[in-house]
Amino acid sequence: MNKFKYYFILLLASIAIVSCNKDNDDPETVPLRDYKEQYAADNDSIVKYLKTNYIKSVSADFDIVIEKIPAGGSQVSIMDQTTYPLQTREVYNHDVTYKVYYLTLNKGVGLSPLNTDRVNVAYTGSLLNGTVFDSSYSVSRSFELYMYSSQSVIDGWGEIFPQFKTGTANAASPDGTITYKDYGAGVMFLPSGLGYYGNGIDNIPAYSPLVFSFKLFDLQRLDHDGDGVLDIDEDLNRDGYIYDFRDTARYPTPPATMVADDTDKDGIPDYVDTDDDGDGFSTYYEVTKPTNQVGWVDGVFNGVSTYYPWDPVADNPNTPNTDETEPRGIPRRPTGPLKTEGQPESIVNPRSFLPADYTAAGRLRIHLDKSYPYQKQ
Ligand SMILES: [Ca+2]
Ligand SMILES: [Ca+2]
Ligand SMILES: [Ca+2]
Ligand SMILES: [Ca+2]
Repeated sequence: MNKFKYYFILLLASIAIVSCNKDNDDPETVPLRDYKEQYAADNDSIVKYLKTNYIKSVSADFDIVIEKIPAGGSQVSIMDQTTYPLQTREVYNHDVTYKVYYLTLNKGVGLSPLNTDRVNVAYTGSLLNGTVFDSSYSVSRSFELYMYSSQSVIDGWGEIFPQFKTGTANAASPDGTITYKDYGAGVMFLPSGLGYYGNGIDNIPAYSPLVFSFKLFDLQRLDHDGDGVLDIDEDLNRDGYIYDFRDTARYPTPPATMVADDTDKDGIPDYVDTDDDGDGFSTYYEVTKPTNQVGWVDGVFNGVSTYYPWDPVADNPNTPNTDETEPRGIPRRPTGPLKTEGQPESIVNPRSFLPADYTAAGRLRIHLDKSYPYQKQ
């Protein structure tokens, strides 16, 4: 069986950091601190921050200013204020269940990213002492939330951004700049274990909790195993998150509430499994529309794509030269007549597909149907 390569394992090897020995110039390897102990310390620092800082202002564009409550000041702390709900999300990582605090300034009106999608965001990152270490200055920048990408971001981003929604694009200005409105905006307060942890980089000291204010403008759906099914459609339980439990450094004993969306239960989640149902036929092959099912067939338009979408999709009005209409979805196993009636169904005597096989509500898609060997013809 042709399984996806364990290419990311190499990325997991780094479990120690290097620092300078004070007595000589030889680098010395220092073991990382215990994640649970560090989280307890970080959480104390974050709670203290939330109790001793207040929201000075939030602009119409959701630019937020947070400042320390001055001595004797009557400002209401971030923890106690009620204008913007302070929320929490439980995040399991490195055998720690983190309680991540975040503020919702605006939920957004568009789509929520999956935790492996690409997002266009503006952000400002600061330390708990208020020092700003990085900012996109409200200009949209693109990042991959997928944690095993070379361009990936810290784990905390992948956990919090799916709680928000994108905005809508305004008409492009004459210079081609796209601006957005009604986008999701918030602030996340991340313990160092969901940030850079022991890796101090640039102006971020090792083991720093991080505060990010952010705006989620837009997203791009990705297909990490290239099987023609977007990651978002490989999120079987539709909770907005997919995980790879082969990464036992991050997920040594995942709680039952954390789900690997893994149809054939072979340990490789669907989004990186090129054969989701483990039947020996690649998902790519199983969701490729046969050439005689593309375009107009017997007076019925079957769509222009060579791949089936998860659900029928409508034409995108922003691309007038392309018709994305895709009225048929990924089929279930075929229920039409056998090639040769009276003979048993087999790889040489398959059933044909009926239109309902592509459209019936609740149908089990063939690439997720372990009982169906796709009939190679
Ligand atoms: Ca895929
Ligand atoms: Ca999921
Ligand atoms: Ca699998
Ligand atoms: Ca398969």
